[in-house]
Amino acid sequence: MADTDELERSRAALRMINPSPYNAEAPPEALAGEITPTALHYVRSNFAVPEHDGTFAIGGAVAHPITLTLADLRALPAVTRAVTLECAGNGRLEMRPLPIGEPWGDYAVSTARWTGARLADVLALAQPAEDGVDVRFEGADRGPYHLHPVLPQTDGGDLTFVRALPLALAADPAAEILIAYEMNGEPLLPDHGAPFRMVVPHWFAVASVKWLHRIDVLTEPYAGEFQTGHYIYEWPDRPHEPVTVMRVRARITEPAPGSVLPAGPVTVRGKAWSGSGAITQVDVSLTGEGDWYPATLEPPRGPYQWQDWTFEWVPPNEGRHTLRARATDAAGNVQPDVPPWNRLGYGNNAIEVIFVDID
Ligand SMILES: Nc1nc2c(c(=O)[nH]1)N[C@H]1C(S)=C(S)[C@@H](COP(=O)(O)O)O[C@H]1N2
Ligand SMILES: [Mo]
Repeated sequence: MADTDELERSRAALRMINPSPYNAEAPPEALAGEITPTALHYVRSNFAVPEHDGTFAIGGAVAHPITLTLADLRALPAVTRAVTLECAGNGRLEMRPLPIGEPWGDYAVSTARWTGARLADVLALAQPAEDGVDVRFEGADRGPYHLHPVLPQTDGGDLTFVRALPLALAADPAAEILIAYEMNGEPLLPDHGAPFRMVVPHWFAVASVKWLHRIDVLTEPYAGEFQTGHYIYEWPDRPHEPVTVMRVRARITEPAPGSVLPAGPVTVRGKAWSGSGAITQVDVSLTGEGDWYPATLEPPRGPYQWQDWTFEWVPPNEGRHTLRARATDAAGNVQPDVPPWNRLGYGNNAIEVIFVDID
């Protein structure tokens, strides 16, 4: 178990939303820069930080089952990528009616620079079988799983955190899925999956299994609580779908919501991200009507991280003004006006509204 003082220090700058398991949002400053300092990166865990024996095994449908250590991972070619991770429950608090689940505001999103071995290189050591379908990734964390914080648990069972990816994706070197052992140039902290974790670019962060302890190649699709029970969009009016890639989303970071500003031009700044394609356009609206004006996109800094944009705004008069930013990605996805409601409250990418007062 991680040292309690170390855990407390690493959590001091965050906004705790649940002490146990520890879940916390990033503070708004976390979105200002390109990279979120480790101390400001949000934390989401379904169970307490587990003990980890420093190894992970690869088995199932493979020609060469093996067990690897941190030293073995470090011996493989190292890849460093800045990756935006967003919790699928980010923005749940804005959905109506309020869905069950952790009450995330809008700050379960952060960007860190992760270093690790490519999952594809690691899998190649074990030689997955030709008829492999899914790859199952198991964390070292487990425990009683309470869906509801007040009602007594109904099944009483212990669960382990397990997620799967299609083998074709997991084994694709171009996907650049990492088994990361460094975050922003330092060894991983306990809350972020020490000693090593997956980092799956473009996917909602549930795919990025922390405290990785076992990998199994399966010849059947994987079904488990965190794959087919939770992390499913339970739409009211159409078939359920699994939560996969992050949905296109923009955020105004400057001015801060509720700011009081002197009269005169304002540079509006923000971020935008999507798991289904590069950000191709951000538009800003100033009235709440359909008056969208194009923002200026900064050059992209990398394929997996949020995109900076700016908009020069001249407020026409004193008083309260509403600002909205709306992102579009290369696949043509654009943010909706209304949160796409689903029973478990995932994937809220509705256009955010802020107001500022001009004095
Ligand atoms: N082993 C394990 N991995 C996990 C989780 C977990 O509960 N256990 N939570 C997932 C979820 S839902 C999210 S949003 C991310 C959060 O990563 P972070 O805490 O480093 O921000 O970890 C993912 N990986
Ligand atoms: Mo999450």
